[in-house]
Amino acid sequence: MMLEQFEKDIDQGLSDFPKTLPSKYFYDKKGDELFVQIMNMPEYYLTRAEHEIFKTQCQEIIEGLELDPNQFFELIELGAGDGTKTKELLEVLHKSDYKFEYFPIDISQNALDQLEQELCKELPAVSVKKKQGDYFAMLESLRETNHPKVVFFLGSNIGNMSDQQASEFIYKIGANLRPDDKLFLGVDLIKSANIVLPAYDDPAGITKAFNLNLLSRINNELDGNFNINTFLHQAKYTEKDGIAKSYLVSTKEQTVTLNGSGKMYHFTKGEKIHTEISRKYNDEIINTIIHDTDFQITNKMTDSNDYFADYILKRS
Ligand code: AVJ
Repeated sequence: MMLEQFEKDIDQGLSDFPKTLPSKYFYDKKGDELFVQIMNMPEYYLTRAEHEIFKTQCQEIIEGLELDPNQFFELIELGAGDGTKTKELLEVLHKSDYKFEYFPIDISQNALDQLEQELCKELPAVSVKKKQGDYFAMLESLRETNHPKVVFFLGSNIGNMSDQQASEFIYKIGANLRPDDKLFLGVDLIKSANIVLPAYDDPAGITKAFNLNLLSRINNELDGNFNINTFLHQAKYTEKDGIAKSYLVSTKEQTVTLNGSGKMYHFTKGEKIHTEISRKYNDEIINTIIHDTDFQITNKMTDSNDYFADYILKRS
């Protein structure tokens, strides 16, 4: 982790009005642990829904990706995390004797090390080459070889971006791939607030702890004095917008100092820090996002509840 970039991004966000903090900084060691707990919560349907697609539709995935058992390819995963879903596919590919290498990319070195260890035990024959980094920065490395590629971007991780950012990101992926390469994109679908909101505001308070951990991380890494007991977690979602938003709300007027940088930030009572967007999608939104990229939708797979979709996008 480059401290300078972190310090700069935090300063920029807290100097903004309204205040913001980048959601990519949730994932330190504690944040990784909390996110694993989130994925196991009954309210967080996203991971289970996508896992169901991987458990029940591997053959459709392989066909949709037009994989050939005799043609070596690279399976690149952006934001691999604990890789639970991908492992289902890796196992089928391995058993069916496909020739491939797996390149998990994640911002969390900790998550990557754990994933590598588990794969070494569970699927020792699969070649794994991990890369740590912000996935925006990792895209260029796609160009290093000319093997056919499938890029996996699962879990609705793209939902943390604005549509404009998502569009640019997918464009960049395409710019670093070649014709017929594929992007496998997992997204949460727009659905009613009574299903979405509890996923981002659970009664056990795990999401609250995940959100507040961002302030603890700032305290730890920038020697800050955020009193996390004076901030509340808040989640908002309306089906019309299709965007869940998370905030931290200051319960009192206060000034926070980051001794690492010497900077101070003032909060009024009730002032919010916007920490995350979790966008939900439908076909129309996906088509708008990819409109100016080199990708077309060739397949779509959904879970039995129609909560979640995996799209296969083909590079022209
Ligand atoms: C990992 C970005 C998909 O937005 O649903 C979970 C992160 N934030 N609970 C999401 C998250 C709060 C998650 N993504």
